[in-house]
Amino acid sequence: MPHPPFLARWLAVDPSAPGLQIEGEWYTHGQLRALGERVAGWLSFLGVQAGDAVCIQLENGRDLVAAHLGCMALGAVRVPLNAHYRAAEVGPIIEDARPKLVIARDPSIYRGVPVVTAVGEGAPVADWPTPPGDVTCWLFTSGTTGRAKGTPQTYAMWEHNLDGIATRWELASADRLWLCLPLFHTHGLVLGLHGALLRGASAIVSARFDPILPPEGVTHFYGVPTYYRRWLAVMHTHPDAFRALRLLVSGSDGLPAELSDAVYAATGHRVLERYGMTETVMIASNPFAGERRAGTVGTPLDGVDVRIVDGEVQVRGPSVFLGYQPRPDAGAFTEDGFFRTGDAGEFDDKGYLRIVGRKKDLVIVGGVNVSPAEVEVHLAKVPGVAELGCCGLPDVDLNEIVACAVVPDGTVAEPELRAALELAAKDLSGLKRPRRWAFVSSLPRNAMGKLQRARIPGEAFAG
Ligand code: MCA
Ligand code: AMP
Repeated sequence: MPHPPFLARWLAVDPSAPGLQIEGEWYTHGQLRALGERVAGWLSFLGVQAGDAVCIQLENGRDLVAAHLGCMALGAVRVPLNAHYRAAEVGPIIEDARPKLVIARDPSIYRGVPVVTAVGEGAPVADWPTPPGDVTCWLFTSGTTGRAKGTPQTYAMWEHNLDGIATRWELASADRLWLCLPLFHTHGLVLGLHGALLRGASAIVSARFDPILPPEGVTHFYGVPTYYRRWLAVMHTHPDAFRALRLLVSGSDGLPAELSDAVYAATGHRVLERYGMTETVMIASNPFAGERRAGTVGTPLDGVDVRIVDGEVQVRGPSVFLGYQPRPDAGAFTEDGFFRTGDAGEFDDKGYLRIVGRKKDLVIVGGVNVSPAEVEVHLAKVPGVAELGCCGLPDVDLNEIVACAVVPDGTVAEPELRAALELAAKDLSGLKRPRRWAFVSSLPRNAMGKLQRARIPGEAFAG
């Protein structure tokens, strides 16, 4: 059986070419393929077959990469889970994904599914088949409804998108990425890991981002705005280490123009900003050569239709997903097939897109999407709460943090209520937890009684 084109390209990469450095050890592309085939043998021994879902809840490291490669070699569907997620967060995803196997460090947060805590190897299986429906990965993204939404990802959408990005950023096999982004989001997994593999390029994978000097030999870097802010001090003291790179890219959240200017002043690099979404992969980007406009996310990638309707960015094209699964959302697409991003945008005089706000209820904390509705549902159960509403507030480090306005029902004193709410929030991963609280007598609602989250900052947190 022929391999899917996306994989066929990687399988044809020179086996001796450097691939990934993980936990300090280098693997050639050939060694990575062999590792995937041995892990596929182990998965198969455990009963996993092509088309089965496998949840992977691991931090960046050898096991995480090996689990992905093993699923690819077998044609299983990988379901990456945020390594910081707790029981309350993985539960609904497990219910929706119905995995055959979970690979996770902490089995205690799972119920009713087989969990293994490390990745094994077995007799090599070297199929690399097209998974059923072409779905190679199923990414769950924080929906605005409070329940994570499953977005099936195909090799075809990734291939189209990664080729568009490689052209726009002039990336080649000689490039070496420093990959510090978590590999359970599109940014790190698709753009970073799969981008490097598809091009036959190399990447140094780090466990997490630390604001240290970039490793020698690295040519480019992908980050969220928080990374650049935390890096500024080192950029000032060691500008030459950054000048050695040819490209710094930012995405996942808006890069404030003053931060872009500060990096430029320190290093001479104008950070290249691009815009994307799990559902669409990358949508628009500034160019490598040509004008990079601070405060904009550049122009649409080739083959991607972007339009603004009633202020909302809408997208259509070969890298846009086909719809949420297993819970389709009828309103996600327009009748003529454009995906509604929920982001507010406008084109400037040169056709560069500017993201000016969000029409959806979403808080982006350090580049991580947080649904205020999910946090509310979780905290509303705390005794002493009549009602509550969450919103985002600006933050100098993380761009935004979650804040919560609480209407007490009068049965619990405020200090005890706050302590109980903070304790309940510990059942959610760290970035979702409210960092500011306000106790108020009512929440802003419209005439229909619907919570108006955009008004909470002004009414509960002003001053
Ligand atoms: C850390 N925590 C998290 C995450 N990271 N919770 C949920 N999701 C996360 N990704 C929790 C920890 O468990 C911890 O909780 C608390 O936050 C603080 O952890 P720490 O490591 O100290 O946090 P930090 O150093 O402040 O980390 C923040 C960070 C990091 C460096 C900004 O979150 C990060 O690397 N963000 C990048 C996210 C990203 O890749 N986004 C792309 C998605 P506790 O207190 O219990 O210990 S968007 C996307 O893919 C689209 C397509 C796009 O356009 O790119
Ligand atoms: P995710 O669902 O995690 O893929 O996050 C996608 C969301 O991140 C988008 O809908 C935007 O709201 C936001 N986003 C990504 N890149 C940018 C950017 N460059 N500027 C502003 N917002 C961005």
